[in-house]
Amino acid sequence: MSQIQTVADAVAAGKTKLVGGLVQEALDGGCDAGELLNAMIDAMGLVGERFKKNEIFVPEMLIAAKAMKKGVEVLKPHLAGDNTTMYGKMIIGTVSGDLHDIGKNLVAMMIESAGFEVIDLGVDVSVSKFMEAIEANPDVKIVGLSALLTTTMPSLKETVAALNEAPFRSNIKVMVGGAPITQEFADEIGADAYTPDAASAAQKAKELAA
Ligand code: B1M
Repeated sequence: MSQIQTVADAVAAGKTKLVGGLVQEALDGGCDAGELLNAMIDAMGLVGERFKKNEIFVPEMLIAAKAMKKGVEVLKPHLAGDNTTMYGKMIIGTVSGDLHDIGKNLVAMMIESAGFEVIDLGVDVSVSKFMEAIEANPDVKIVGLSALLTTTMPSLKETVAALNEAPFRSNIKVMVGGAPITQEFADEIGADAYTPDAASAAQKAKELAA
């Protein structure tokens, strides 16, 4: 079995204690960091499929998520860029009611690597918390919102609506993403940009801040 497949299997099986070491071994063995990340993302997709089929339950999903985080910690220095902050500040968070943060964390990591200072508000972020953070950082250029559940798409809509009415709206760009989000939905709710993954989010952020 390839080292990449071993890492993916360990993530899917929630082997939190092993994943970091396996990722390091794979890197030492010459595996590409981007390929390892994609394999881990696919493994989480598999975990989601198993959950949907009732083959596994929330605790197993949670353990797989922890395993993925361990792997990403080891990968991070290999994916990160030069860490300059030439593009300015970005605020990011997962919207109210939603606890998923792996995708949001990857987006934050890639955007930071692309040259932004990223203020990560975490998960289950209320509209007022986004507002307070933007008011405390008037030089922020981009606000990124992540949503992973169809049931939190209304939270995303509500957050974008509040931002669209705020006095600072013309100074910021609003980016949205997450598995159930589409370009059509982003347009409908009045976001400035939608991207399907972390790499394209980083590219779009640079374009928006330029
Ligand atoms: Co949940 N969960 N979960 N879960 N979970 C999903 C999302 C689900 C699709 C699984 C399934 O049924 N197949 C399903 C949602 C169904 C739906 O809404 N249609 C689901 C469900 C139902 C639930 C609960 C309701 C389960 C329950 O309690 N009965 C519950 C809800 C809790 C809550 O949030 N209130 C729940 C809980 C959890 C855990 C806490 C156990 C855990 C999350 C732990 C954590 O994040 N710290 C979890 C997990 C791990 C998943 C799956 C398996 C994996 C998510 C993930 O990390 N993917 C997921 C199944 C799946 O995704 N296929 C599932 C990997 C990650 C890299 O991808 O997050 O999509 P993703 O991010 C991508 C892009 O979407 C994009 O870029 C990222 C990187 O390329 N992106 C952006 C994300 N944000 C972006 C922002 C941007 C741009 C791009 O701009 C700002």
